[in-house]
Amino acid sequence: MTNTVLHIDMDAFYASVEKNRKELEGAVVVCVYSGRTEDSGAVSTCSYEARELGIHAAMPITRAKDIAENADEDVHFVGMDKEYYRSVSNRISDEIYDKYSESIEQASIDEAYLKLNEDVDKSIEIAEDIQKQVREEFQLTCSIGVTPNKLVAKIASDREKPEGLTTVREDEVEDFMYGLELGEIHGIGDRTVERLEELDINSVEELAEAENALLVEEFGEKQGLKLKEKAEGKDSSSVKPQEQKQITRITTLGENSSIPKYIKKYFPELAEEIMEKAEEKGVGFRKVSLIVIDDEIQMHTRSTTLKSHVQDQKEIIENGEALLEEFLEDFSGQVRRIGLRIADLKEFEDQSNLTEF
Ligand code: TTP
Ligand code: CA
Repeated sequence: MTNTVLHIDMDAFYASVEKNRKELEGAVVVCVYSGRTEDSGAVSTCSYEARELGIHAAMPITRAKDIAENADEDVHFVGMDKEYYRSVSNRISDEIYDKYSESIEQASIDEAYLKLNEDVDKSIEIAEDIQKQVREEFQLTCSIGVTPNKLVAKIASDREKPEGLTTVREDEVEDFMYGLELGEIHGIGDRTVERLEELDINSVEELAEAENALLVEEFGEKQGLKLKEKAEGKDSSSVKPQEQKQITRITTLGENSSIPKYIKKYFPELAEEIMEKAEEKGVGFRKVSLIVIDDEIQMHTRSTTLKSHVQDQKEIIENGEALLEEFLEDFSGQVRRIGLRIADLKEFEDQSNLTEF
């Protein structure tokens, strides 16, 4: 197998992001307040500490507060800020996933599929690398499934949490699937489980070995055969990458600094990596941005828009340098991480081809 699919699922995502943002210790509960009364609304998600107390997603806030009142530890309640979580999610994808895969499908705010053109062992290394970077650069954890397809990857990433890594090799798919409850397979809900049980199909193995005719009669041709394929761990659906809006590369300085000459030394390599990706994708750019993450982990961005689209490494470096100098003029902190980004991407054609018309 020289092709694998990773499914990456962030652990207690909203709660973990809030924990970092507000520097909270212990249990965190993220709430969607309906606004009717002060505490009306429901829990969106909560940290693992809060889950241990019995709090869970979709629980009424009042109920969660009752539990918190009787707990020995502090429980922090915060309002949901989806826009912020989305920005963190986009950054993780841009700054980390993008380095490893040309095909990234953001399946939800905290889940992504990555297609890798690698064998399983190399894919495991990449998955470990991703976990390490997510931890070090975002102080977040994620769980990953490394498998031959999306269906199995999604289930695998959920097997071990937090920060689990579950690998299912091609020849292990059957055993893996047979070890599941029917309802654990994505797309087989309670109602389907009931209908299967009525047919005396009580396990994944029994579903995989069921007569086609029986399933087709009950569920129709399309769904019936699909159910069987799911039980076999088969899935031919492809990872569908979203249109890429920007390409970003960020690196950590050897030491914190505010000296332009020192920081600029990192630009050629960042620009080269960005260009490689841009060429691979066949895109030019019209916007160059500088990204600074300071010693307090605050992010600052400065951008320049060019007159027209180009595909030129020098433009990235020179604009980056100008933006850096401008930025440092009124910045009194220290730079910890530095990044460059190109955006406003457009399919790029070599101008010489156009003169033929
Ligand atoms: P999940 O991945 O289901 O949950 P999670 O990331 O909080 O925890 P886990 O470690 O188990 O993966 O959902 C992702 C985000 O979606 C979650 O952080 C908050 C949001 N969400 C809701 O708003 N309401 C819900 O009922 C659920 C389940 C999730
Ligand atoms: Ca999650």
